[in-house]
Amino acid sequence: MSEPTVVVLNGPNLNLLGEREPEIYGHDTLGDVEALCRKAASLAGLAIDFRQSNHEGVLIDAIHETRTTAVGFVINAGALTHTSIALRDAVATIPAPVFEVHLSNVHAREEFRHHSYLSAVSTGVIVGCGPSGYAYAVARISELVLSRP
Ligand code: CA2
Repeated sequence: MSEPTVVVLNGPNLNLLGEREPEIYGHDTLGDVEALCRKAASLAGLAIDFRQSNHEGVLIDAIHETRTTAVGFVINAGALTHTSIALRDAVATIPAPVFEVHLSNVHAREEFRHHSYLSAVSTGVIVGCGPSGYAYAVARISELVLSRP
């Protein structure tokens, strides 16, 4: 039997992580973030389905594909966080715990980054912890999954 899976979704431009703006996003690449997620998941006996897309519809399709099978979601929707009602509506259909993650502290940045369409339909929000935020979210999902009757 395969391990329960946590889906990790990354939105627009996160494929550039480690290449530009290291003063905001650090030096780790998205590959490094994926490795961190896999390490956190393996400690908890979970598998990771790690994806990135620059396209809103691709992210929404990924949610539709996995929403009833995944045991949890970690979502860094990038700038779509601040703009996409369609992504919010998709996230709201997920029965499993969803953690919204941002590498940077969006509240210490421009005003337009302070509002998230996803926070109100997420189980929790982790900001400003860099790549570790993803690992914290995976760890929290494992706690929630294990405490299920
Ligand atoms: O802090 C985060 O994780 C963000 O979700 C990152 C988004 C930004 O629009 C959100 O407000 C906060 C931007 C992702 C773009 O990533 C880049 C990485 C390296 C170089 C350029 C962009």
